[in-house]
Amino acid sequence: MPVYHPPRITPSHITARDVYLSRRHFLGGAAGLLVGAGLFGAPARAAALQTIPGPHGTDEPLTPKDIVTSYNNFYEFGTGKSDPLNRSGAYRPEPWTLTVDGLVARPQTFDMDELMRSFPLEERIYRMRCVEAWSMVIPWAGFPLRALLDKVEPLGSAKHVAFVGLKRPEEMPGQRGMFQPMRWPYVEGLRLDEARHPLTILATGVYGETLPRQNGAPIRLVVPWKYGFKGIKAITRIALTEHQPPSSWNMMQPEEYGFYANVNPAVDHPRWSQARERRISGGGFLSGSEHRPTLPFNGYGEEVAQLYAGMDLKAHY
Ligand SMILES: Nc1nc2c(c(=O)[nH]1)N[C@H]1C(S)=C(S)[C@@H](COP(=O)(O)O)O[C@H]1N2
Ligand SMILES: [Mo]
Repeated sequence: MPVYHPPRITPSHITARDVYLSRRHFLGGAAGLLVGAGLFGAPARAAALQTIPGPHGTDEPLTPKDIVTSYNNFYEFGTGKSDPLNRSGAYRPEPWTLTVDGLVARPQTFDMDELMRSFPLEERIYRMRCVEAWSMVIPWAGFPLRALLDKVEPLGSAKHVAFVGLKRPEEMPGQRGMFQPMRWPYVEGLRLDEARHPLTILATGVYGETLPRQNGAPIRLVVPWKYGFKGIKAITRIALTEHQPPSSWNMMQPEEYGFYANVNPAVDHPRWSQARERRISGGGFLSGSEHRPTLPFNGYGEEVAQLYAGMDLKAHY
């Protein structure tokens, strides 16, 4: 069973300059690997990331890395849990740019390496609850979405944030063929105050390495108090908007998946109960799964419940 040792580096041990320099070093190595990948057809390897410990961690047992990276939802590669790992070999998540625009004073298109250099990466160990009633504990590496939004200076008229995934059928087999589960690209959205909440991150890594394709390389959203489908993978564009943006699962089945998608044991999915969940963990001799009660806001109520003060969460599911 893989044992993960969280980095022991404290903020005082590592400066932004160290992060910058080590990352430049790794980028040089990654470029070399890419050339190798082009020549030999081998996938680019995961690169180690340096992170500083972030807030809001949990000491619950981590879900083992091999499960986090092999049991996935990423319909661009197919609807099966192993499709994202097994059918993503043609996907090239680099080079990559992320455009941040809409109702902002300074719209910008960032190169992925520029983005990685701009913010110190934090390790955030979060619970992840899928709407299908399974859950994991995952050590992400990333930075607060708020830090990126600050760079582009949202206008006073901006009330929401829209996220757009990638449409590249030649690399994404789930986007080809007759049966299409959803319209592409995958899209998601948050209210601006949810997007600016300190728990909301853009993740560029997991388990101390750059994100594998199946987990949303090179950059994905993580909003730990909401169902997993809000955490859009392979983000190409973030746009500040006035009105509530569309959400892929909501468009597909509006009576089953709402815009808010806050984890809530009191609001059942029309086809199953949300009162309990199956935690896929690494706690025992063999990693297993354990049934446990679902927590309101996935256990982050103290941090986020005030965002929804006065709202009927049964109506705004
Ligand atoms: N672009 C995109 N993002 C996506 C999905 C998807 O199909 N496409 N699936 C979502 C769902 S339903 C879940 S539960 C999480 C799963 O993240 P993980 O595979 O990294 O655990 O990704 C979410 N983000
Ligand atoms: Mo999900």
